[in-house]
Amino acid sequence: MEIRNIAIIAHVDHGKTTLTDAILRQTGMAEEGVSMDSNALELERGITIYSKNAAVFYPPAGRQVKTTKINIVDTPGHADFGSEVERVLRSIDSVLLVVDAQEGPMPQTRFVLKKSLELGIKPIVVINKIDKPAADPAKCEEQVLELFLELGASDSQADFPIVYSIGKQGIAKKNLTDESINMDPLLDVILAHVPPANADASSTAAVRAQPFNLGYDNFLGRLAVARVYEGTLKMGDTVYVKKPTGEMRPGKITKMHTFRGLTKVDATEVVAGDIALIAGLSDIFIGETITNDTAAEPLPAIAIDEPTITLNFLVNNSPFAGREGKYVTSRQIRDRLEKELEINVGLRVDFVSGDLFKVSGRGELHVAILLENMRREGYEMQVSQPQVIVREEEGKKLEPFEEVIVDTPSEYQGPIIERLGTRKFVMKDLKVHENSVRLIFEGPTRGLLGYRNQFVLDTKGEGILSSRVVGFQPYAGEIKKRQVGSMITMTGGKALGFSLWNLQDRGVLYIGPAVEVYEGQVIGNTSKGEEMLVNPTKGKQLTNMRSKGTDEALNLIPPFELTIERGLEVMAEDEYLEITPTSVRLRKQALSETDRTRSRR
Ligand SMILES: Nc1nc2c(ncn2[C@@H]2O[C@H](COP(=O)(O)OP(=O)(O)OP(=O)(O)O)[C@@H](O)[C@H]2O)c(=O)[nH]1
Ligand SMILES: [Mg+2]
Repeated sequence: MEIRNIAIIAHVDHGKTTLTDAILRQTGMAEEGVSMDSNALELERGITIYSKNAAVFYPPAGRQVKTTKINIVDTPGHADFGSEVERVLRSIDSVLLVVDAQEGPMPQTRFVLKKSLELGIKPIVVINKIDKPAADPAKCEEQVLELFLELGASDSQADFPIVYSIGKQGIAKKNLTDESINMDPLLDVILAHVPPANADASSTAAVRAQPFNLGYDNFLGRLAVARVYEGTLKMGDTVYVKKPTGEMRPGKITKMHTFRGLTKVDATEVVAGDIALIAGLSDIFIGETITNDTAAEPLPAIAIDEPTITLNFLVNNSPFAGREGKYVTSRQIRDRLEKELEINVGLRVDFVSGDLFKVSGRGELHVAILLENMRREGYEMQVSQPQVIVREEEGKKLEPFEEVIVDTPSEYQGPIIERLGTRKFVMKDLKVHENSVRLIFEGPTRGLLGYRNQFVLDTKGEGILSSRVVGFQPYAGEIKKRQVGSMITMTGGKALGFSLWNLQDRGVLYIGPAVEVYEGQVIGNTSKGEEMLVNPTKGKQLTNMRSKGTDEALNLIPPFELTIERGLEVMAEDEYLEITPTSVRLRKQALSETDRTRSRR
């Protein structure tokens, strides 16, 4: 059977997963309501976190023509997971570049397209969401072509086929005016345009397969998601794993799966061109070559992006430690992090000492997802403030830089330009639409840390900010951020509505009434920027005057509840974020005022 391998790439939310789901339904591989986004966190957040494989067969058997297997890799659109997309691109033959017909190309569109073009891939452009009232497919098409040319597409790459779609309704069409009721037009373009994966691979040659992703199974251990480039990989085979440098070690394949729809099916052999899950090679890594011939050339390496931010994971030692978590010891946290390293390719962990682990990742979201997964599994820990990774090259200090694209109603552009300016961001472009503007900036990741909350406030929630790391550049110099100060609890106990009501004029509170707090916990931030010792447990003085109203009648502003991401953003350098299965609390590292004074000296 012929095989085609494609990846679906786009900016976040442009509709990759919805489109993949529609293809699965159309080809009878999934029921209504089944989605590629299957992980609990993905469902909750509505974003793809892990790239996933599926396979469909088209046209369906019985239609007088031969059936082709199409392996599809759905990729995450969020910039923090960009390096994952890059790896996937190395192992497929074409991409569906999905672009929202209203938004047009966005930062991640540019990034994934650039990588695809560099690899010589000839993309298929899918202009999606043409049902949106403000969709402008013609303009979108024009912008996409511009982007291709700007990124140096070859003539044949710039001559891309276009398909228009409404992923949500499972409809695709070759021309905007066509009547279409299903996804067939898109599938037909895939067959016509994507080169067969196994056209010139001989099945009798020596095996060469290369993992582009890792998986984990409690029984089988580490799994490689690999493409077989040449030969036929057989169950039980003794193989050799070669590093790109040629270094070699033997191994044995104990189990293999290929994909059918979303399910994995056991395979006794995997032919050239196909994508498979391979078990048995417990230390296999991305980019290595699996072969059965000691003389085979290793396949070219696959680069893994360097982490950009780092923070410490520590055993929770707050007064509430151990109350809510199931796994709290340093041993348990260490084991969990070691397990994470099996599959989380962009992550680095430095096991510095007994109860402190230095964790580095590709961005705040990358780390926040790990923390969120851990707390759901019952872990409890605290973390320090994320710092960008500054590195030294030829005596020069380098730090990660990001491109930022802001779409906002025009009236808010002033404060955005001003604030990003003080954070060392340079405006690269400004495009005016009817009532909105698109601003493009470039600047240090360091300047962006802690800015997103401010952005939401400055645009009254109407602005959209997206960013992605563009690489390491010379250190941008000192950045003076207007710090918010912390409201620090001076005594433990239960917070009372009365005292919170008094405090809420001074800043933003993270807790509501009846929440138990401890000394040194940070329960809010002060708008004036000063640190403030507060007593949220103080009740109203009893007097013999008849008081107006009771506690419940107090007009309390709903608290700004801390999530892991918000916490990482608002926390100060001398604080820890305490994360348990049920709570996220912010605290000073030194809990008593005496200790804080001492450490300040
Ligand atoms: N109006 C409209 N909305 C769509 C269409 N396709 C997808 N959506 C919506 O767009 C949102 C994002 O869709 P997803 O498929 O999750 O987007 P994605 O590109 O996979 O997102 P990430 O994986 O997080 O990058 C969802 O709310 C979809 O319902 C479409 O054709 N029209
Ligand atoms: Mg998705």
